[in-house]
Amino acid sequence: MMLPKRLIFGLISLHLMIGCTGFNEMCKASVGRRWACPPPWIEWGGKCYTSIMEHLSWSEAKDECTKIGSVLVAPRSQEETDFLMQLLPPEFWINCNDIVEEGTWKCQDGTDEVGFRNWDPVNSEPNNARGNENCAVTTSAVGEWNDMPCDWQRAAICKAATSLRQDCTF
Ligand SMILES: [Ca+2]
Ligand SMILES: [Ca+2]
Repeated sequence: MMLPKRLIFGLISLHLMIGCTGFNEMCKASVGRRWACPPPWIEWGGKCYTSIMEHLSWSEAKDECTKIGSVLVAPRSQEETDFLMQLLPPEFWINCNDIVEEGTWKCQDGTDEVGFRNWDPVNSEPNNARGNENCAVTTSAVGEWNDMPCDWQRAAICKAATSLRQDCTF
């Protein structure tokens, strides 16, 4: 049986329309859950994460995260660290520093103070080598930390709220 071309186009359009409507309904139903992070962000623990592969100084890395609506990551647990190491092993900046007072480390997840510490014990970190190490970087496959000069250049991971997600276009 030969169907008129116009009818075939009509049927295809109708099919696409139904398909799209179905997708949007699914999308609306999953707001804040399944698709909470737009690509290339990856969701973990209700937050969105992305890597900055370009090697930057610690403050540049912080600024880059801010520019894209996020913060430089400061891991709160070994579980979060394990996740981060899958994204970007083994060395990346974290938001911990002792810039204000030598030896008093401040770690911040956005505006929250973070109590978790994960210094590399084997190399006695933080060791403030040459009196000039005030920013923290992950240093091993298990994500232990080392203090390094803040102007050295490393990769970074940014962390954002899942509310970054605003519509159903991804
Ligand atoms: Ca220091
Ligand atoms: Ca060090």
